[in-house]
Amino acid sequence: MRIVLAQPRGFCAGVTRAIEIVERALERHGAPVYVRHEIVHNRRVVESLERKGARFVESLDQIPPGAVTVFSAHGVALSVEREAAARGLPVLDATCPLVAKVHAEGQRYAAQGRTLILIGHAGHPEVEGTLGRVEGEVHLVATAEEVARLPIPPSRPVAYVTQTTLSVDDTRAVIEALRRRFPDLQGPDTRDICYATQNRQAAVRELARQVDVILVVGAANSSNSNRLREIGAESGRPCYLIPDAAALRREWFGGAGAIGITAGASAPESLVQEVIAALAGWWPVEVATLPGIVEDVQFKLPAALASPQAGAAG
Ligand code: 0O3
Ligand code: SF4
Repeated sequence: MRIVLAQPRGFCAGVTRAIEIVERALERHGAPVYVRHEIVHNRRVVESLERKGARFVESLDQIPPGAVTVFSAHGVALSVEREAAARGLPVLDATCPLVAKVHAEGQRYAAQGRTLILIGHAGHPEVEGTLGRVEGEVHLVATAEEVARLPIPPSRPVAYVTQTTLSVDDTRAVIEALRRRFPDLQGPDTRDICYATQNRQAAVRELARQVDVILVVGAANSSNSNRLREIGAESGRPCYLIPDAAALRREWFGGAGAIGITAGASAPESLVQEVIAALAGWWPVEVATLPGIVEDVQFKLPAALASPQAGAAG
């Protein structure tokens, strides 16, 4: 069996930074360190940090007074930031800088007096964070059909921002629908969809041209991983999102000569290697990696963790 790996796949710079923030916080302050929400949407990552002393909570009232608190890579609403300050929690913010950039764009458009539209999926923590960062009117849409139902007069100055992990193609269709409905529309084109999302989507499309079945390693609650599965499936190959090797089913591969593997931005490479090892238990395998973009993006740590002496911000 040929196994073909997508390039790039797996961890992005925002995920690497977020995990490092929790690890450094544990080294510097000792266990426990509290993390609001899964630091990234992956059980393997969460469990490995739990073993080092991280405690994951969904709400700040689960954190004892004064305990070091990390906000996840997906970002938080201003109300969460204010609640942490009111409770006196020393916060380290692991919000990806590219998510923070979307927050800043949204605030800038709102300050210009534009009605803001966020393109994204309801209920996702990044979307809740972005909605809760803009003081003023914000409308959430996920599809072009929803644009038609927006209760905004077409003459209104409008701007949009997007979730960072959307499908580039689907988002383009929503933006076109916005442009048709609102002549005075501003927005960052599709650039809010981050480099890592765009690169992984291009890579899974390339992978689909070369294999019979596609596996996307990633969690069911990971937006970017779900988009990779959809794009793989749209390319006409059976495509499965699997959290780990235990989810593999031999019947998926009847008649296949080549299996493609990619991984969401929050999925560690160890999970990919375990999937390869499990497949190698069924057939002799030959593994190749597609040529593709080699990413060299790195984000700085928060100042409180980058310098040798400083502690957590208050
Ligand atoms: O936003 P998504 O569900 O894809 O989040 P993940 O799976 O944790 O991946 C990291 C991406 C992120 C923090 C938001 O851009
Ligand atoms: Fe940041 Fe993009 Fe990674 Fe999200 S997927 S954490 S926006 S680099």
